[in-house]
Amino acid sequence: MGQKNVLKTLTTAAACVALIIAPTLSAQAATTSYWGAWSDPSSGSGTLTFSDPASINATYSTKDTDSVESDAGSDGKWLPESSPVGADWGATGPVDAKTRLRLDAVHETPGELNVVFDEPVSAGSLAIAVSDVDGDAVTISAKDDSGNDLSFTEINGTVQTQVFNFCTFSPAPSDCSGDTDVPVLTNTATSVTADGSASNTEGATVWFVPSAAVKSIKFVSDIHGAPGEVGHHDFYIAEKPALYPVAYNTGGLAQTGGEQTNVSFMVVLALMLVGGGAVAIRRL
Ligand SMILES: [Ca+2]
Ligand SMILES: [Ca+2]
Repeated sequence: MGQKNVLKTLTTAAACVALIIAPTLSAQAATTSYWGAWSDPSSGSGTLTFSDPASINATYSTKDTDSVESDAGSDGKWLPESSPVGADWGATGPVDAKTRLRLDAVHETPGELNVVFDEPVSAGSLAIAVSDVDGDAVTISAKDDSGNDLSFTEINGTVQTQVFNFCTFSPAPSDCSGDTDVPVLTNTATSVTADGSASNTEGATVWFVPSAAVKSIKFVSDIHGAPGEVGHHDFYIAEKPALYPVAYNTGGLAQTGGEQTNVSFMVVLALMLVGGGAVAIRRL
């Protein structure tokens, strides 16, 4: 077979494989919940896991908190589908899954939440949201796989409408009662702070889709007000596993070399079979 024919056969084979794989991917996109579920904290620590096996799970730990709890996405407050984050990443509720981690801290001592992913989550594949940023401030910083800080522009990433109040969208979560306040953003070279200047409201939210790979995230909750005052933040994290073959290089299957090899082998086998079929047809 000439070089041109080989190329043509391979192109045909690749197109056929793409046709076989594409419906699977789009069906998955339509049914997958991107939002991770927080385990109930044990001594302030736990896991963040995702239903899509191609996603990268994480562990979380907290420090200097008044209390920490994981809450169902149906428990009074959630990010609605009509909000800026919901439009791209889906709603966090109302669902039974514990898509929200609530952290309470006291005025004197900023509380801390650290999330460490099993592997770096690739640029554009991670959404991070913090809500109830009203009488308090939350500062976010992140590190890559080498332990280097992301810049504030990498943390901010690609989001257009970065602050909003989820109570302004319809249908609003059940805890909402018409609040509209939103936090104000400031930054250092390697962190972004969302600062609320309201009293105790609902729905003030900031969110990020970092434009660099993220291995770990640190949140610091700083409560305004008088000594002894307790404030809280709600945290939500979503992942969209990158499309194949990137998902197989960076996703959950990377830990199981056998499966990775099998998938690669099956794709090659499929190419050969389809290619062989194409050659057979040519000979008729
Ligand atoms: Ca708050
Ligand atoms: Ca509040």
